[in-house]
Amino acid sequence: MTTTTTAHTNIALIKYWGKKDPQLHLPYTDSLSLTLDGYSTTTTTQFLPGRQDQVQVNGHPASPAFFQRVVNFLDLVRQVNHSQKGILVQTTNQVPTAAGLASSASGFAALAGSLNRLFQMNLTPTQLSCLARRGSGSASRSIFGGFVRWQHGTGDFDSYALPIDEHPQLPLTLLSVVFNGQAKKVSSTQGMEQAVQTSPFYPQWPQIVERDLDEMLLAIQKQDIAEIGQLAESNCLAMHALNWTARPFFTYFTAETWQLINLLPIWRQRGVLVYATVDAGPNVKLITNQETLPVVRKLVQSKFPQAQLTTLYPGPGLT
Ligand code: 2P0
Repeated sequence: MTTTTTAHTNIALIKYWGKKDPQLHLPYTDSLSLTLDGYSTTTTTQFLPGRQDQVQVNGHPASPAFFQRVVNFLDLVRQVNHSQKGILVQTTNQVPTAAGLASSASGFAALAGSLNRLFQMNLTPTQLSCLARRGSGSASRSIFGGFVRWQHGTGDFDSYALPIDEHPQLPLTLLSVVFNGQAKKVSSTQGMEQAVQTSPFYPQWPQIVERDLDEMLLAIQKQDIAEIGQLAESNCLAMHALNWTARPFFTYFTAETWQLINLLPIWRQRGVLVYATVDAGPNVKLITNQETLPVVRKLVQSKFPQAQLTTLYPGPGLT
């Protein structure tokens, strides 16, 4: 039997940054994301005759590090199902450019979905979200489409994502600006740990998230894109400030990231609806609406002619 599942990546508007339990991927705070229509992962799984696993990414054998991460996840699922069978995992990342933006969010959501079918586990979406979380924290949110909230919970069984609005009707539009698709130097896991342990501002982070989350839920309800953008940008900068204030400090921003961020207040003063959010890398996702997108595209192109631009819209959950 072969089973195939597709999941889409998501962008956090209220960020997940810090693990209370690194092994179970239990976060200190809730987070809120938008599932996107681009950057999807399609994963097929099937049982192999022996006990050995095989992992292929875009038709090639996985790197040793990624292979191990997938095998750890397979072990977890085998344990639950009292199985020792080897599994073939074939995963394909649909990325619009060669920028290497493969995401662990869509990757582990798709793998969880495919294994759910292979082992005929009949997990509910909530249980699937818990399982995907064990592969990668942000994967818990990619089970659902549209706006999604990951509630931090108290343990393995209540730390899962829930849909807020699976089919958003607002004309929210994102422009992905890729300066540099190279792998980041500090992994998310490492970065979170350093921020949690050493930033003097980390104790304030849960309060910031709580406030931003309440306001974001209201903004989504009102379909107020300017308010959504403003909150996402401010929450993103607060997350990155944890990294700048870690000891030793680190940052995912490059000169180009800063350059673009610094232009935003100037463009907004001219009446352009545009806000930014940045994850654990140098690239920026601009938040705007359908009507303003051509203006934003032109502005970015004029300043960063080398950057790869991709338009993204709200996307679906697991299929
Ligand atoms: C997020 N990020 O909320 C945050 C914001 C990056 C910046 O979740 O260690 O791959 O697998 O739980 O989910 C990226 O980290 O981390 C991430 P793990 P993950 O989207």
